Amino acid sequence: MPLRAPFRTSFGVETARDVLLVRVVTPESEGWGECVAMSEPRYCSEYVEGAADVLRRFLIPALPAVADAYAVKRALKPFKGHKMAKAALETAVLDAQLRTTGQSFGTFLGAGRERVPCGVSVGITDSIPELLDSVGAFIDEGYVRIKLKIEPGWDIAPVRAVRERFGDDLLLQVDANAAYTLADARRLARLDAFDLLLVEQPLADDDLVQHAALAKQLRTPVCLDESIESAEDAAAAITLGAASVINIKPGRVGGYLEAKAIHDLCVAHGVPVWCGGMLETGIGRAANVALAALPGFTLPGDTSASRRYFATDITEPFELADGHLDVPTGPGLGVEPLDGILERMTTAKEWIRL
Ligand code: OSB
Ligand code: MG
Repeated sequence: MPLRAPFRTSFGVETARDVLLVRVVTPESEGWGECVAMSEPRYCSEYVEGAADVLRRFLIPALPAVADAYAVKRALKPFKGHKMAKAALETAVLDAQLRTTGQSFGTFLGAGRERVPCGVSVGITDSIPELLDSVGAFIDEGYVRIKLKIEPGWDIAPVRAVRERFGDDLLLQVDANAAYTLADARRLARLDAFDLLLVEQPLADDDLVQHAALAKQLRTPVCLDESIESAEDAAAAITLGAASVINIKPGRVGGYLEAKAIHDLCVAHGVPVWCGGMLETGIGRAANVALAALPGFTLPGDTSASRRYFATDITEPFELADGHLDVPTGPGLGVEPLDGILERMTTAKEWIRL
């Protein structure tokens, strides 16, 4: 699916989203799950074709006989890694299961709100004026929080420019996607002057100890994204002092059951969480918005409206109202792919019978 505008991060430029959707058909109903793996292994080790391979070769053949998300999670556990592939399959089964019982994702997960406040993640641009235009347009659309992608050489100046132009009241945070090392601590400490909500994943994915050391040198709270692939990782990060905020992305942690467990753990430890994004279509977005309505999600998420990403989404588009998205209320995800559009966007499909 073509993106409306290229999305540049410290790890690459995205101009289109290669989306793997999983559709589970049971005797009672069917369900959908979106795999958030990207086309190349630059954000993490997973990539779309790899996810498709592990799904067909190992994960789908291991499915239990009953459409039960907890049973699916247990059945997939012996296979290491591949959290994004597992999340897509578990979510599709959970959607089918909830459509059968008539319960929504929001109700199942324990959502406490009917709508969630939304932030937007703003990619690296060629110039500061271009960035200011882009941020200004998002603020005009109603986004309640801005996240700037940063990398060495695109950090202090863009943050200062956005603060100067849009003022001290703007909720502002940055995301480095692991582009720095602990040797950059003094440079990162210069961000303290701009009263940011947090700095997301400044150091490498496996640098929990270094993140703890960095956190001691910053006033800006450190938030982890890539480093957290499970509730165990979240517990370790909290114990070490490597993160005082956690970005929960269901795809990255293996699904909504694990995402909920991380939320509960963080609530118990007084650690704020927010819902990350992976440029999802309406399918993945529906479940993320439901998750973001849980009580521990006290910071606005990267749950932007469909039009921020795509000219045409594959579901009815999610639209921002007063800076918020509504949590779907129908059974399961509460949304489904629109037949004509899905057909038009589909490049390949494969049916696997159990
Ligand atoms: O690090 O949060 C990230 C998009 C793709 C991969 C990683 C990230 C992102 C974003 C955009 O920041 C989130 C979104 O709007 O979906
Ligand atoms: Mg991130």
